[in-house]
Amino acid sequence: MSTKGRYTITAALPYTNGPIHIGHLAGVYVPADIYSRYLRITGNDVAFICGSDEHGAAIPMRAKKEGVSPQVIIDKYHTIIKKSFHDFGITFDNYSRTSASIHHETASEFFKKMYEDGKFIEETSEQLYDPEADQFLADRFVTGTCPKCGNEEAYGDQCENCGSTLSATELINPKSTISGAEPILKQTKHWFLPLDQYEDFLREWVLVGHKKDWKTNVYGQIKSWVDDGLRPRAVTRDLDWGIPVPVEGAEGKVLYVWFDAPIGYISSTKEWAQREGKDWEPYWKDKDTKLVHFIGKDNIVFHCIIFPSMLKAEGSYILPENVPANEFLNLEGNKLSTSKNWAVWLHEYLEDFPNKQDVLRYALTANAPETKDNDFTWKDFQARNNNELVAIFGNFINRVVVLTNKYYDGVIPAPAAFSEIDQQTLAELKAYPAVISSSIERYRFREASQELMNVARLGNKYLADEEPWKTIKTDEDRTKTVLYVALQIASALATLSEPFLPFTSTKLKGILSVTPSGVEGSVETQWNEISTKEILLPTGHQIGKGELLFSKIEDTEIQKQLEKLEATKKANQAENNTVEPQKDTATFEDFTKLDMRIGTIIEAEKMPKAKKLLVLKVDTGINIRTIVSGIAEHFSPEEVVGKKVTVLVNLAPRKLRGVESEGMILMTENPEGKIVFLNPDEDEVNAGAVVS
Ligand code: B3M
Ligand code: ZN
Repeated sequence: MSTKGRYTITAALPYTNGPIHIGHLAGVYVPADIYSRYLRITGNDVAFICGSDEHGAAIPMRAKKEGVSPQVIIDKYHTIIKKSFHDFGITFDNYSRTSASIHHETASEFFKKMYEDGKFIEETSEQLYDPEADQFLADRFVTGTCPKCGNEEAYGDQCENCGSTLSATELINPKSTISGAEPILKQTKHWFLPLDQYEDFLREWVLVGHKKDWKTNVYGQIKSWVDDGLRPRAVTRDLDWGIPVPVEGAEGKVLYVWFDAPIGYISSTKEWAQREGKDWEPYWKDKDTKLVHFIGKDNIVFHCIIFPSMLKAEGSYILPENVPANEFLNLEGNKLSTSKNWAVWLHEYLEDFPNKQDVLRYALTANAPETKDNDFTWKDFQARNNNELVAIFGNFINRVVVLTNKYYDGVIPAPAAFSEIDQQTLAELKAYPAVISSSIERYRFREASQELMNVARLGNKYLADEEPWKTIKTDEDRTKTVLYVALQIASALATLSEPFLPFTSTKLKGILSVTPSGVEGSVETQWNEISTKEILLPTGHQIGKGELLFSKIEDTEIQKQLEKLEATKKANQAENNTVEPQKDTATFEDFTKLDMRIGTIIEAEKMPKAKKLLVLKVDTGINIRTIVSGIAEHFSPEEVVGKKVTVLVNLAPRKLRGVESEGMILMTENPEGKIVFLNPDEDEVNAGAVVS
């Protein structure tokens, strides 16, 4: 088969600080696998690349929490992750790990080339330092309020709420996640990538060059960062876990995880090429190679601004053709969370639902968060299986196979003349490969999966309308023709389903005795033959006895999963009820500095493009002022108007997403994590009343 094109497909390297969950699968790995499988079976040369991301703060933090070394953590989760991807049918050509020596060498060489070409700014500056832990604080070692969106759990390098990349010193009220201490500032030297120098390149390459073919959610994030102004970004860290900075005067410093991790795609390609006796360079340096990064939306800035700027600076690499980032998947209405164990873990799913990989692949694809966050529910999972996979796809195949065996001992009968409905049905079938290809090639996998299901619907409806179980009594020729046509649809389904439902496709090819193409006498249908060949499964071909492709999922199985989540929720509530340790002693003088008043919220509106923020007008008795508050996920604007609240009125004003916020509304949380205001339990207390 002539190779149509060469593709390097990368999937985000999962951190080895925990297992894979359905959010990772829906956001990144299932779409990437569908795309890679499709490209392979349509004649392209594909390198589907991934590996474990084993550096960064998340690893030593998990190690400390579990009382083991970081190496124990990465070995444990690298093994779990790699096996669960394999068992789930994610067909990486290579799954490496960034602790591998080939990666340390590749990342070090990459840094050194940029260093020697003078692409970095060396600068000594004040960085956050934890005096108790005696450690500099960056990335996940420090949290605080995001200056862009007010998210109070932003990290030192990134806010997962609005996606902004941050420098730790930008955080408001930073706090060390190691000791809880308030950081101090301390001088230290780092090497910075001057992203501001790449603004023109980024504008030209992506904001002009990819305006039409990149997803709007991706394009919009890139545009807002570039328009907000890019700043130099430190690409080294004062940490002992990571790749040592390979230049003089960098003792005790390592490469920033987001500098080394994307280079992990290159080292994993090298590792694969070495093993396969191939040359890796065409996959990363040949201008005709298409490089596509599959990621979640929280990784857009790293894959669309920082890594492309690094590739541009290094000078010998191609740039991504597309970065079709997905939004987030929630679980039963709540955000997926590794730390809160609020997830459906892949390795546990595979234990609870053995041989049902395709059911989860299909449910996650049919509901993928491709353009907006979406919600996974166990009820929808059950419905997708029972109402579509079992009732349409499986039912159609089962009837065709059972009837062909019952009437003709499994030998494909010779058709008589096709009726108009036969011709129309076969014509409709021929159109589907192009329809599904078009959706896949535009990264619309939800849409593509529904078009696949439409092929099964076409077969199901054809059988139901033509009723061979009735015509067998009166019209032998008609029965043979109907089953012949239905078997052509079955053969097409075996091929078209492979990217989405690989386990089902293999099973179906076995049932139809479709030997792999290239084998003598093979009748395997190639993707593009479905619309060109007249006969997909020839008369006289012997099919197998058949087996059920799917089985119903009972309510009891779903109930078991929902109870598991309920138990997690209760455990989290119990954990949340642990009382925060008391802060350092405050003097009476400290207290007298605080001016707290009762206020009344008189207006409220959502902050545009900020999920968590409401902009409030509050009558404090002193004046009416604007206060931005992170309560939008707990209250609608209408709900809070008229509420009496306690306001810290003399807090220094600060800008949040460009809005000046003058004060802070005091609140707490109930055990379910819902926000509760502090207000007087008598209505007569007026706005302006002093709280003492
Ligand atoms: N390890 C995944 C994450 O941010 C991150 C991806 C790296 S891809 C080079 O969850
Ligand atoms: Zn933010």
